[in-house]
Amino acid sequence: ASTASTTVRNQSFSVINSDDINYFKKILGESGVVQDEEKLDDANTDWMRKQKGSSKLMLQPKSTQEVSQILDYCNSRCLAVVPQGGNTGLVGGSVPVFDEASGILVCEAGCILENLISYLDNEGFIMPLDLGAKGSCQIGGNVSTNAGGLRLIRYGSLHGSVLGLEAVLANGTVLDMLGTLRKDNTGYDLKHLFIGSEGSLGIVTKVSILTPPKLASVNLAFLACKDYTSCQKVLSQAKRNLGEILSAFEFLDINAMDLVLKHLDGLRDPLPSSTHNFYILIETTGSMESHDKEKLEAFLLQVMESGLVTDGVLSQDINQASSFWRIREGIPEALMKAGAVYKYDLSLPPEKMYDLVVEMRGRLGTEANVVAYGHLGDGNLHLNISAQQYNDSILSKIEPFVYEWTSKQRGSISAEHGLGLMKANKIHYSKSAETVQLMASIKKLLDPKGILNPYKVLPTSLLSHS
Ligand code: FAD
Ligand code: S2G
Ligand code: ZN
Repeated sequence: ASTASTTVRNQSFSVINSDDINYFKKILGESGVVQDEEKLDDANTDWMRKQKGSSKLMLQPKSTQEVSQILDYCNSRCLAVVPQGGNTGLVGGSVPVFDEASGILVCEAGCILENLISYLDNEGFIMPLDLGAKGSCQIGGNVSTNAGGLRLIRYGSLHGSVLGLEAVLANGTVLDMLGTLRKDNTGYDLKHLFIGSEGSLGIVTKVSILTPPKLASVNLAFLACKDYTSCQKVLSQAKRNLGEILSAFEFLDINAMDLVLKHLDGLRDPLPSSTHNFYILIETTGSMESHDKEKLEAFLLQVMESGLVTDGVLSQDINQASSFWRIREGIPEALMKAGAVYKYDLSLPPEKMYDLVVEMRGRLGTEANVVAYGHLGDGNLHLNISAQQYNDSILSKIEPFVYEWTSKQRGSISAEHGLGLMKANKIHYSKSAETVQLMASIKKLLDPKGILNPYKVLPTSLLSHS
């Protein structure tokens, strides 16, 4: 069901003509101007293949200067622009510069996350974020969606780890905020406007980011619990007893596990038994193997003896660890293989989180398979409702109920994926009218003609443009 088809085209936007194409070819050369149907089809289709755009032109600038010239021209011609990174939003690269001494990476927005991870690995450092889409997502997209991912519990949000960025405004102005300082209190910290603005305020062209040192000892435990409350109690114990070495805390329910085992090859349940309904992945990262192992083993003994955990296994080597991660990171792929999926990326009070899953199962019955997993350590639930095909009867049982329920708990209807097109008109479930109004004023100040990523993030009703 393409949400884009229900969006009314803003008639104030111009339509691309041959003069535009010639101008872009002059700046980017033939290779930087893509009109090939197949390549455009990929760029026009989102990862979930739910949204289909109809852009007739893809431009591939290689420098900030080229981005600036394109935006300046598009702004004057009132041509709408959608910035794209790896196109893994649920809502390529260049050579990064690395300051070895202070562990700060400065790189171009087009760098693919996985390339940065391996580049830093060779230098003895790590990226402060990791997510299942690392193979295709780009750091510019990660910053623009304020991506959370698997390590936020340890390294915090990109609002903390991004030290600076370079962005190009709608009129082509290049904003050099590419600081590499840990502390700089000179005026408003405007880089934060661009972190999470999903391309609606400017195009991020460079990023400078804190890259923690790679530590010697990483351990991973795959645990099973009989109920959700036990998962929650294990989390509070992990925060207390593993403390500073805790680096990831993910959960998945039995429906998620069954889906992965059914749709992904070569995986098996590390803890086959009928008594579990929940699984937890706990990762620790520290500087001393013996110390960490001792800490983790003591913790595992404690949670097993108390009955909070019914079974568990500590990964013995890198292969076993990656097979554990493959189960967790493979859930989105398994959901896509299972058919239609309605995705809800919610922040909720941990004690309430699974009540919503149970409510949804009650509302949907056998019509759909309600799957729950996510970054439990961050209070972030990925509620995914899987069905043979999209149909309005299912959707009507989910929306607006799921948003109203989340809003009542003062949760967020988008914990990490952003609002995009799908949730642009849902922002009021998580933000006050005055706050959204101020966002619209900032959007109008920075992009008066509304050419940057139109119809996304904010309700179009608030964005009538001059
Ligand atoms: P795109 O999808 O290309 O773009 C995303 C948004 O950012 C769009 O609005 C686009 O206009 C804008 N944008 C892209 N590049 C720029 C730029 N340079 N300047 C300005 N705007 C730009 N997300 C999480 O937060 N946590 C997860 O754990 C996670 N896991 C995922 C697992 C899978 C298998 C998949 C498919 C996705 C996952 N995602 C996750 C969602 C997605 O990967 C993230 O939102 C990611 O940050 C998007 O990066 P991208 O480069 O693909 O951006
Ligand atoms: C994750 C991926 C997208 C989804 O796996 O952590 O962010 O909801 C998600 O399947
Ligand atoms: Zn996630």
